[in-house]
Amino acid sequence: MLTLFHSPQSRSTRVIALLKELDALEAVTIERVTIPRRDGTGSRDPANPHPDGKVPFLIHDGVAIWESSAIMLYLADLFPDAGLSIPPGHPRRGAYLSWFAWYSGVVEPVLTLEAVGVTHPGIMATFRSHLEVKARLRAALADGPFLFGNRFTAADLLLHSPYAWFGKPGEPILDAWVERCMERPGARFAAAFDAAA
Ligand SMILES: N[C@@H](CCC(=O)N[C@@H](CS)C(=O)NCC(=O)O)C(=O)O
Repeated sequence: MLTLFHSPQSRSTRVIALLKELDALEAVTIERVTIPRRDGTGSRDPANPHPDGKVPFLIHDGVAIWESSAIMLYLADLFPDAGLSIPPGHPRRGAYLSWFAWYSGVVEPVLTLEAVGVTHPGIMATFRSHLEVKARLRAALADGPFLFGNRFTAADLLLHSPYAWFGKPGEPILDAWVERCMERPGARFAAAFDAAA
């Protein structure tokens, strides 16, 4: 049994988008929970078993899976028919995994720290900046409309998501990619799903 703990218009919205793309919505129970919001509304939900009260949080047959990157990798592998995962054994599997690890280990810290105005030489030395993030994405998108050429994968769904929330990167190639991802059936469905909530 699969249960996703979700809060509308949050990082778990991209998991709803993924489930739609995977045609897996019916295989997952979606539990809507509250979270504290930046505007002071909302609060931690006792019904959310995430140890920090966060979303997304996935439970599969009693096993907890946390962090968007792990959850999205896991689900895309679990429902391979949609072709959104690059599977083990594929020559590009390593590159595919790298995007997810890089998102969690670099992109989220860099964009979050810059958004709240925190700069420090140590941060720059460790993570670099949004300029390097954009350069990496730009280089990947030189070969096609998505990170893996013509193939839309769960990596596009995860990596474009901060720009869908906080605004496009402001470069034609990147902006067009974000737009392309936002126009996908998954993103459209997730936006409507959350709006209905
Ligand atoms: N790195 C985590 C971040 C999760 C996260 O911070 N989610 C926010 C929603 S956008 C949350 O649950 N906030 C509630 C809280 O911090 O208590 C992931 O991507 O899964």
